[in-house]
Amino acid sequence: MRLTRRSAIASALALSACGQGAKSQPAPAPIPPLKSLARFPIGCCVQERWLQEPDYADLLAEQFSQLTAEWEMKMEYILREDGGFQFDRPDSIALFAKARGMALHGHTLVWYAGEPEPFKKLDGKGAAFANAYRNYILAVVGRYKGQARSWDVVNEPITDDGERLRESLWSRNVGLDDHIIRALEHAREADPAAALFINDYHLELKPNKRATFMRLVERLLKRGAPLDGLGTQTHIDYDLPEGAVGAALKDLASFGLPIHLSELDISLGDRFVPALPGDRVKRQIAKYAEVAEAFMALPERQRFAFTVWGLRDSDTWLRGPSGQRPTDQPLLFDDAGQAKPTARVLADAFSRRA
Ligand code: 9MR
Repeated sequence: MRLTRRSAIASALALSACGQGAKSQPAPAPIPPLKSLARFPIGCCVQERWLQEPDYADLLAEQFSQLTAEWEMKMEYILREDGGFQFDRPDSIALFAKARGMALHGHTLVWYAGEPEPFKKLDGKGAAFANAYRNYILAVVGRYKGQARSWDVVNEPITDDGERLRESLWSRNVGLDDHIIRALEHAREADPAAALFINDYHLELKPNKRATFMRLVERLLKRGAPLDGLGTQTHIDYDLPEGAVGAALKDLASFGLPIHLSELDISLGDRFVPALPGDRVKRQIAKYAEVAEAFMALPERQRFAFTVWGLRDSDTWLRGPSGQRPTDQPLLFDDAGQAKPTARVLADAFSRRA
């Protein structure tokens, strides 16, 4: 079946209309596994403890073909206060991926938001800092060499206002552009086969942030840095203006590099009241259809992967302390693991021939 974008959105609206408040209706038919519909990996972020739940693990492996660790492959977990490494949970995520035939995307090596003690102690110590920086990247990328197909080498390099590069422990000690270039080089040294990404958010919401991100990409490429792809997280709201995601993907794709839609969720916004959804859920479903269509509009060779940031609504970071939206339902499966219309519209979009 070939759906136009408009008909995909219309079918999304129809689905949501019959889904709401229709408790006596039979349960909707299960969706086909998303991973079986797309020629690119369909990813999901995971926390190690959830992999112990058989229902979670089975749904995850049935639907998805790639994993990103939600936080346990970051320095905040791997690097202990005494400078030692802790690989138990990242290893078990990697083992799960291998056992279930799923790809692994590494996330993330360098992030302004994490400033671990062992590096703080080296602040201002020139070569000692630079050596520790290299050693960390070599150790982590080296450990998953041959398994991780890709890494977010530097996460969120651009400031919130979109105007400049973030200053951080890393940029202070290794240089503003240079800490990114060094990190890419070290990752390349550790695993020449892994595709290396920089990754950021609000590239669709804030065109000025996208422009700053793209100027960074230009500088990195001009200096010969081993940058292989661009990650656009896509944490968006149901009322993001139409066309914003498509415009971002088109601009980012202009470098010819693969694009990872790397952390998709579509929030129902502040103070969402599930009993009184208004038109938010319908618009969210239509937005999922729009995002999937925009990704499918990329040249096939640039569709690196399409990753959602959580499996069930109950798993979302948006309900937690940093999201502060305790009633949000931003994902593809409900709290009980049932596919929602948001999953169905992705299945429709991915089934289309490109
Ligand atoms: O969803 C993640 C949350 O569980 C972690 O506590 C947090 C800190 O590690 O990171 C969240 O994931 C972020 C991702 O790594 C980078 N982009 C924004 C994501 C949501 O905050």
